[in-house]
Amino acid sequence: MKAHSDSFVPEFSVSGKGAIPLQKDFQDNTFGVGRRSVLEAFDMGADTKFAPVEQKPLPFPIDGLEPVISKNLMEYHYGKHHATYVNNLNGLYEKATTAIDSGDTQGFVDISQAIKFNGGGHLNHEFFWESLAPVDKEGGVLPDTFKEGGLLNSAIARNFGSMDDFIAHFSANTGAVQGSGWGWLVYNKTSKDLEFRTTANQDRIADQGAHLVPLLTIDIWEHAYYIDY
Ligand code: MN3
Repeated sequence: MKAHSDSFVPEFSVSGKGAIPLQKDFQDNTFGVGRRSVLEAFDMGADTKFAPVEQKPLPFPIDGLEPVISKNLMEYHYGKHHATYVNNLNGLYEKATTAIDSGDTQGFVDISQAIKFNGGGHLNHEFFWESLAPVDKEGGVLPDTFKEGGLLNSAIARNFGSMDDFIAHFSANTGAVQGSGWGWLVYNKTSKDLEFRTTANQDRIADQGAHLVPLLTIDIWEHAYYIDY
């Protein structure tokens, strides 16, 4: 089963030469897979099988982030940590299927926290890999939309003061997260503003409201940097 790709059309659209599209409503689309699967399972009754979750290939070579992030670290982070969330999630799908097929409500509810944790871990990492770019693909260089005159640049100036203020705010407040978690730049569909947010553990930004669209994230789990830094 694949994530459906209904595009989210932001209230402000990014177009024109050199502009990048805003992220689609990634979390809603992706989470729709799990949500729909459960409903389908109820509809179809016993013997329903979930399609296993598959870990997508990285959008760049495993050594593509060197020298900032080493191949060695990526082999652990993508190859071990992210893969473990995916494997755990597939194990939980099996348990969920068994519980649903046998009408075991308690068994189904018992695994919900583990589904939230491993499912969030998988979805957050998929989004995180898309937030990164190799040095030879302009990693570390501001895309045009973040530059003076660009749409995101104006939005950031409005909500954070300036690009420098935003970078300082993002760095300081992401670094200040205690324990494990994530720092996010989000678009608030209700206020039409950009916001900085953090989530703890493997919580998703969608946990804070469906009106929040993630644009950029930084993984601040120790496993994201402990080998290199
Ligand atoms: Mn991680």
